[in-house]
Amino acid sequence: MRIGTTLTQYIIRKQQEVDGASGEFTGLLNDIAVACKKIADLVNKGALVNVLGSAGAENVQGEQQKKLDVISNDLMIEALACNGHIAALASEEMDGVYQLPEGARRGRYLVLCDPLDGSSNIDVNVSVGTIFSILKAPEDIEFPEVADFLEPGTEQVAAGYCLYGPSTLLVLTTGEGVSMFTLDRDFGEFLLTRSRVRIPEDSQEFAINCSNQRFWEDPVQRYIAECQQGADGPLGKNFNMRWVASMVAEVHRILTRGGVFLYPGDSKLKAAGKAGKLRLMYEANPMAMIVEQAGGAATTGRERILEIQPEELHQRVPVILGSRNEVERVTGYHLPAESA
Ligand code: AHM
Ligand code: MG
Repeated sequence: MRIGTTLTQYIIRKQQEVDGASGEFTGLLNDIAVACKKIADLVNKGALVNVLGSAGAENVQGEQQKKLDVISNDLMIEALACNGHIAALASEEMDGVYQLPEGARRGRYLVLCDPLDGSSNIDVNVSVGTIFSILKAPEDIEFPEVADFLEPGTEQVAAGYCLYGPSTLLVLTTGEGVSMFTLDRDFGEFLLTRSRVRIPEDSQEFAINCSNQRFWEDPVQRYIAECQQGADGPLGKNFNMRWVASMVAEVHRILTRGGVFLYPGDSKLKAAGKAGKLRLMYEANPMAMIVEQAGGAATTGRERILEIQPEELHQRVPVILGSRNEVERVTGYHLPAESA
């Protein structure tokens, strides 16, 4: 019987390949893993520990917060704030930058997170997840501000998510491929269960919220209509459809068996002053890094997500990601000549 490779061992080994590594990055990922284990425990216990339902408040973006949104955010803060691995933290649930407590040792990294993505699914016992993005903090700045976080996704040092599903899985990229770790609850450790994850380049599965169909732009209308025409249409193959309403679960399915996920901009979002529904810095960017590292593609339809220069912490963007050939097809439909 073998123990296998723990997440900690995996990160330490990766760090040994980096000259001058101090162990801080290993410590940071451990902190995130600790928070994820605690969130996993609460998600698992649910009504037994009275964590389901609404918090009775709205977050900065005007969305109803669930109790577990607030608790997960608090747990991320608790796990990260005082260990000397980060310089500051930003989250979907907080308006501005979370500054470390007075006297806390400062680290070299900035973390952005969605502590509990897909939280509309909590009360119906469907998968939810935590998404995180790690950036290098600017040197010589004691109290990083919003402007210090506004780096394009190409600058991410690492990105990952934890999926609270039938199993709890932590999926991680440090820019050298994607690895998956499964939480062994008896043992209390994330163990490496898959490495060098590759997304199939072709796919016959799409994910989109069709209730928004009447608001979509022409390129998205065209692509989804062609998927629905299946073998009788121009794509010449039948498609299946899924919509979990938890981006973490959708991305995980795509990493496992391919597919394309779309949360496009639309006229309804535009009328509300939003370019998309999903947030660039802690949803689209980390997922785009993971998907690209697994050989897939991630775009708004008009530009590569990882190259967007952020202007705001809670900026929203259209998201189209997954199997490379399908994403490129949709991107092609956005080109002026194609969509005319
Ligand atoms: P959240 O961060 O408030 O949970 O919202 C993000 C989620 C994504 O996980 C998911 O893809 C999308 O919202 C679902 O939106 P909709 O309810 O419009 O289908
Ligand atoms: Mg979210």
